[in-house]
Amino acid sequence: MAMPATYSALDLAGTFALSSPSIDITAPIQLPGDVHTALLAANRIPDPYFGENEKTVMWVNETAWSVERSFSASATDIDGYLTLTLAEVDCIATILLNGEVIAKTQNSFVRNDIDVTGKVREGDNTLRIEFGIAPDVAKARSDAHPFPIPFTKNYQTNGLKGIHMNFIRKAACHAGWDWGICIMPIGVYGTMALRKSRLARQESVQVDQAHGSNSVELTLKTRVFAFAHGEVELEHTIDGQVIADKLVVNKGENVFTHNVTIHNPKLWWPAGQGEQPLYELTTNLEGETTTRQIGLRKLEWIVEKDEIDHSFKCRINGRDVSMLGANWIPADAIPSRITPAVIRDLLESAKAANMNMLRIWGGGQYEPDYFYELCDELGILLWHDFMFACMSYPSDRPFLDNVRTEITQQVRRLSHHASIALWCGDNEVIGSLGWYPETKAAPERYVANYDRLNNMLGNIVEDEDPARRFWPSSPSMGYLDFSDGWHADTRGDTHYWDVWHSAKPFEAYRTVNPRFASEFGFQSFTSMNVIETFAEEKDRNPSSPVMENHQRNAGGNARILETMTRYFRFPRDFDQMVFLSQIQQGLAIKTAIEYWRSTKPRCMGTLFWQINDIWPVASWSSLDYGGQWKLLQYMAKRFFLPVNVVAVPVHDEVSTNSRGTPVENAPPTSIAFRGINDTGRPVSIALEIRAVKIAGGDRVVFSGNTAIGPDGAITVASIPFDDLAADEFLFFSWRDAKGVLLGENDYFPKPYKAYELVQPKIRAAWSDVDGQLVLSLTSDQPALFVTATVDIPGYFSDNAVTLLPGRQTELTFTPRHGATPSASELVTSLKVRNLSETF
Ligand code: BMA
Repeated sequence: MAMPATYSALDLAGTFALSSPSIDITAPIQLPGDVHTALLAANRIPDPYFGENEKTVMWVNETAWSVERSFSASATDIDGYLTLTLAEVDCIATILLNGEVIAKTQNSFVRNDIDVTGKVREGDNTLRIEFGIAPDVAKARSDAHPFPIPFTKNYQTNGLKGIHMNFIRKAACHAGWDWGICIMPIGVYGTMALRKSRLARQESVQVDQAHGSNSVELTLKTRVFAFAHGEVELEHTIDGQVIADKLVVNKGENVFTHNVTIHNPKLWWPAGQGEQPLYELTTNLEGETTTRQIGLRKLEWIVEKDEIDHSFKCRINGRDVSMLGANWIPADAIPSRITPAVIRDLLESAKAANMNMLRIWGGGQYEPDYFYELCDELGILLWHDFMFACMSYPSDRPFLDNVRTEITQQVRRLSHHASIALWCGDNEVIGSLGWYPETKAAPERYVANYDRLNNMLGNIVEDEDPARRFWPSSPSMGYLDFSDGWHADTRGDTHYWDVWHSAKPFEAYRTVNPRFASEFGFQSFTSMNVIETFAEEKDRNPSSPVMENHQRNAGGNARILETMTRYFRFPRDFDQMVFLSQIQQGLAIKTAIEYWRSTKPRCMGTLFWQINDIWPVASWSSLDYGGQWKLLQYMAKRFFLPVNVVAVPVHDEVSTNSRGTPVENAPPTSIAFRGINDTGRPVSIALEIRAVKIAGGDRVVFSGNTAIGPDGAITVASIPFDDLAADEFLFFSWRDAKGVLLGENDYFPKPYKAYELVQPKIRAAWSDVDGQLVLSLTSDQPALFVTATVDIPGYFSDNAVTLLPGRQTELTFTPRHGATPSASELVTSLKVRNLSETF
């Protein structure tokens, strides 16, 4: 008997009227959307991202706002049980329907399903949302709290007063961060709908996987909210199999499980390890149809005793796979600008740079469904923090109850995604116990306070998603271990910040050997064509108020410039300074990741801070605001190569200290070449190493074939340090058994400033190879960090490359945003630059 299709949903998205009880402003506002976007569209505020406008628009988040619209409902729309669903209300608000208060919200991470049965009339109705002033509510709650709970201050540059973000459930970075503007957006995001059900509505569908030798058993757990006792019909369809069932429901929440077996399953693998086949699961509850894409994979997060201490790694379909990637922050400080196209572009850039994991950082937000669907499709695994970061949080019952609803909903919404690898309690909250005078003065209190919340988070994961590991915090040494293990490198995950935050030399990265490096970073200026969007010519100076407003890490610009003096000749102008800052950033992260990958299987993960920017700013990102590739993104594509060869300086016992780490500035005794194979198959490579004179001329110092086992790392060659002349550097390349070039790399024994760089003549020619736009580069002299740019959105297959005389390098250009550049546009806008021109 056909399923009765009695469900319907009236979309309430559209144009609302924006107003405020305290100021005389009215404007149309598109919802889902946010107030800043509406005021911008109405020319009531300037672009917050331009110059120092942030301060001049701060009044917006210190104002109460209301949005209202009328909507018409037909008799059919309302003849049943009615639910008003508002997926995300940001943040403190009162919801009114036809003048009646129907709900109060106070958590932007909680979906609101409000029973409005009998409250919607046939014909015209009015939906009104009145937003409170979140910063004031947060302060009032903090003032009322029995003991002080300080909030993070890592962004308090430029006179921002700071907001008690630990007392309201909203993306903490909305108040600003050491890379983020303070916008504190107000709005409604995601679904806005009036849903009509005959008797019940869907709440969630979770999918557990039990992998057999040649089949996967799926357990489908469906939660249904019923408005009254009765019987409903439910149908799941997957892999051509239909499970139809008549369910007796009771008023309230009902849980049903059904099992289905997939034979000869096509397994899902992370990017770079295989395909990402997805099975569509359709769930139909009397016309309310939801779909989910299911990737079949056996995922385990292994934390077990080993010869070092405790491992910390991801095992997929039985293979221990190195996690290569970066940390993710919200894609824009103005929520309306976060769209599926923007997210797809950023995630495709992650995949194109050989990344297979992103960490959703705890100071941001749970992302919209399409974000996770894209990660499933692209094979990007996710380390998923819960939204707590860098400060303590209350643990009184109202707060915990509010958070319990949030986390339970989010885990039920997201747990079916193949891409989610791990749930993590928070970002650096354990570490932050040692940052604040209040927490340092009473550690027992704040540890107890922390454990109340953290323990609850772990229990929710255990109850709602037992197949997935819960990791207490990042970084963490392990369960109920509240010690400050930031640099502990024998177990758990590590945040290593000494190079940036403590100005240690890049070589310091080789003094720690993490099991899993989940955070480390180095800043650069954002690209010149992005700076031009927020700084006028006169302000393009690293210490201008505008450039300092677009640097939120105290002393950040000085750190970038000071570091340049350690490795490079000082740049001759602002444009070259920007270019050099990105070379330097790439070099820092290259040093870290090449070494840590070479210690495989000790280190099984390297996630640098950060992949994206939330606005145009100097930061640790590898992608500019807007998604343009910075040089770090290009260099990441190289140092994340699945089959890689890296140079590691080796210090023998005379030049190392008791911890076996090199004595500061002691020259290495040799250079080891480590071959890294992150594939599941043995590979054989032909490696050639040349010693190249900086002013031209080179000699082969090693050439040989080697086999590297699956998922392994070995030393494939070693060169005595003294073999190198003062004006020489090493350039090496490796090919597969068929002679196909797999990669090129180089190693400079001395800082670049020590070499007498020559001015190379670089020739560039475009050609169309089978519809592919290819740029061929040659040089008459060794040329370093050769970088091609065009004024068309897109990225090259490589960049910031080393060119040697007699070797042609070809870069394929991939347009972004569907751009279709003409040959003349490519030729006229092409710029090719290199290190020697920076000074
Ligand atoms: C870590 C991150 C972020 C911060 C970054 C750079 O603390 O967790 O909070 O932006 O360092 O300072």
